[in-house]
Amino acid sequence: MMRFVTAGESHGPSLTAVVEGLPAGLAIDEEKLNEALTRRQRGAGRGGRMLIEKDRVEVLSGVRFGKTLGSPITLSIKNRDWENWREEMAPFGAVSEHKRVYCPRPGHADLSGVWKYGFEDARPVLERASARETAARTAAGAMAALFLDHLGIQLAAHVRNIGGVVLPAECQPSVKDIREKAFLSPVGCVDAATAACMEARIAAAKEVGDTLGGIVEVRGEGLMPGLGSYTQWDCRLDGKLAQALAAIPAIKGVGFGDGFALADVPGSMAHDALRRDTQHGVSRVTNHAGGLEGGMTNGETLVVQAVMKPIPTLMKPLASVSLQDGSQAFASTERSDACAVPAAAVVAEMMTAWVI
Ligand code: EPS
Repeated sequence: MMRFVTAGESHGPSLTAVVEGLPAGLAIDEEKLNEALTRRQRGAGRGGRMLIEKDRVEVLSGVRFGKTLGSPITLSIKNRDWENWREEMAPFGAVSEHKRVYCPRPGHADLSGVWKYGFEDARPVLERASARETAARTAAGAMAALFLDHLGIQLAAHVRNIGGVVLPAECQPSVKDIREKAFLSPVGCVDAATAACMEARIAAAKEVGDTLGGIVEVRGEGLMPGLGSYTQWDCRLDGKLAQALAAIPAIKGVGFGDGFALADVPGSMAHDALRRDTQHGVSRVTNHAGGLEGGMTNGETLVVQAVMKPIPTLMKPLASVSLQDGSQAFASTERSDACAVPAAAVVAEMMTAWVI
């Protein structure tokens, strides 16, 4: 069985992922792992933190001379910002009163986390709830992507929507298109004109202290039919993908193929007619299903979308209540991103690789 866990706080010394179950003898290209981490850091709308961090993976176990050993693989990513947080995030020593967060941000884990774990303020919650942790998921997922590469399965993610600036629905890019265009775009979008509007929308939101969400899409080619199974609820590949993608911070919806738009059309327009195909025997005329039927891959391109809400840390904050004295207040503000949709696309790509 393949599994991984991550550890680490946003401003602690480092993030770690322990990855188990990859076969022995798999060639690991360290630079491919680092490329994924660098891609996740890029993007219009990122805040000051990304000027501090330069994510690189350090492999601490499970790989020797560039090949997996079959034993647990430990991946470590340093938090450069830790130097500025040694006192506030010290594992031992005197309790620091700095950087406490008493006014929970609506939309963030702050308040429910304080209630659940019984903290006095939200700092211990947000340190782990922070999307910084997705750097570790990205590193673990990038290991899986390397494995898939050996099997001829290629995935790539792009951005379809930022704050209501939408890539036209007829734009259905190939993995190659995404790699050649979206990977170089500051907003992760394949179309230059749409990308320019997205960038402008982000700049305008930032200007007024607001944040933006959007929609990311992962596309996969080379998937053989029959991955996943209809025979048991927890074997369905769409269910597993939905779990992994909905677990990325700020994701509020996951769709496959035409996704939520399938609610608007009759069955005759929703399904993908079959045709004889000299290469594969049978293929589809269309791909409304996004390559998944009955919880299994059907050999068509995998198409999965995830909807990201706008980031809850607002520079013009919403109303909140102080955890210190119960008084009406405004939510805490601190350095954050105005938009992290391009980063979420990379995380979604790597988590999709992991699930597959
Ligand atoms: C995040 C807040 C910001 C983001 C962070 C996620 O960090 P900071 O509070 O240090 O400015 O930059 O994302 C990352 C550090 C990252 O690597 O993606 C949050 O509250 O979720």
